[in-house]
Amino acid sequence: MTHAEVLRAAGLDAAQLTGGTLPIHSPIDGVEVARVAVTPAGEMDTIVARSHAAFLKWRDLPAPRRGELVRLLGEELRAAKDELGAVVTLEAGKITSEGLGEVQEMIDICDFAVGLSRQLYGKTIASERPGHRMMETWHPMGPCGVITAFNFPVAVWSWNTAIALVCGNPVIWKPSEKSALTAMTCMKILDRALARFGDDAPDGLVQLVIGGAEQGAALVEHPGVAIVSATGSTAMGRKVGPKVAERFGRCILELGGNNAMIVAPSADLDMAVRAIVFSAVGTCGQRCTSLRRVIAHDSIRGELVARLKKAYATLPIGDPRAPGTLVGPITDASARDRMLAALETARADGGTVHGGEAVEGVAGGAYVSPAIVEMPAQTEIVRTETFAPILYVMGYEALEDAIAMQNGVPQGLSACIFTLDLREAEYYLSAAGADCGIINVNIGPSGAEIGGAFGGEKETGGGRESGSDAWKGYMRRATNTINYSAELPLAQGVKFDI
Ligand code: UN1
Repeated sequence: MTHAEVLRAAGLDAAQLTGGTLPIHSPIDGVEVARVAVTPAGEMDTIVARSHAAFLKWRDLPAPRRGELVRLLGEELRAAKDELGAVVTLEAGKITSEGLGEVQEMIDICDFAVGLSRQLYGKTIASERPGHRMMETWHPMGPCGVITAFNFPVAVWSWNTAIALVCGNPVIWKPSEKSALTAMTCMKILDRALARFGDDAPDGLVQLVIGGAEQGAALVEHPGVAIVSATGSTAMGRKVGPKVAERFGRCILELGGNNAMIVAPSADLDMAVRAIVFSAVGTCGQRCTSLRRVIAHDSIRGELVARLKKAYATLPIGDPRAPGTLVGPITDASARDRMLAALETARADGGTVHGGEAVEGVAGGAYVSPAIVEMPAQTEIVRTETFAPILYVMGYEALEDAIAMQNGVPQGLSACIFTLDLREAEYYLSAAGADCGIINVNIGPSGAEIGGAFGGEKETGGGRESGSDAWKGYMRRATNTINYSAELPLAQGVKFDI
């Protein structure tokens, strides 16, 4: 299909695709596919006021009824899976299977959120006072600003939106300026769910803000935005975090990763190689969970590198729409140049680089061969997240040293170990082990399921999205004490008789 056909199938019409000032290019061939209208930052007051009005109505609906909207969204996503997946491929350059996988992740989180809408449980707590009962209730917070990145243009929105909606919060979505088209397609799909849901859904329940840093800042700084959930670079989070903190807003940050795999002497190397290749070169190394560092035991390092070099040599790189392609384009020429510059620095640090060159793909797009870099030490460039398919390989002798190396970076998103040794695996998962938010054994660091809480520590920002009890980040907890006695005893035995 041509780009125009993909956009037409997604229901985007000429009026939406032309006449604006924000050019959208496909990373596949660099072609400008649309010029979309930017939301004036000055409109943020109106947008937030609309969102607040929607909040007052939405919070009054029973949570299971709110879940019904998310159930319908899940149904509409199932029906539109191919069309939306194709727009993800067009706009983010993902191979077809990964574009569809991203939509599946949306469907999964909708299913999860529907169940959650009947499970927003609070605790009942034993009171120290006779005739008293304590409990916790969870309440909606208010408008939830969602800032998403270009690399997961739709799944991360759905993690936040499905959960925010069942929790009773309206959403204001500011996607990456590179992924306005996927966002507009999602809004069309949501509109179909809203039409089926009926009048219970207030106007402005989910609003889209198109633009860049200016629109992002207007959203983040607005005192009416109760929650800001932002996904992107650590540099972005460093700006967003303090701005939200300054006004005592709630912030959920999902920022950079620098994810490592330790490969122990007992590892199943066949499995390790497959896991490494998927997580290091999948999505052209542009996941926040992408594998960036392998820390391999010296006894197997040579063999592992040899096998990886062999696997890398056969990787089909090129048009992400073509069947068989595993590595599509990197997002643009400047991302490619940052990758090549990082490799230069690695060489200067004593690294031996295999691959890592600009290659022919589709004319007009930026294509690279994924790189394996054997490093003598974990130098500054290894400690830096370069959003590209670069895999640094280092060696270790003692597991403690490998864990120290794994933890010796500023980021703390995802980590994993390949080992068949139970003691090593459990130690790695223990308090003395990896310091990340996601820690795996015998699987790679990327491709997490939605059922778990997603996010990480240190410069990754500390936020949690998606499954488990991440919903608590979207709600206000109230501690309630109810006195059903005829006395008024004070806690801690305090006497205050009047
Ligand atoms: C991201 O890159 O921001 O775990 C999200 C994964 C995906 C989500 C990645 N489920 O790799």
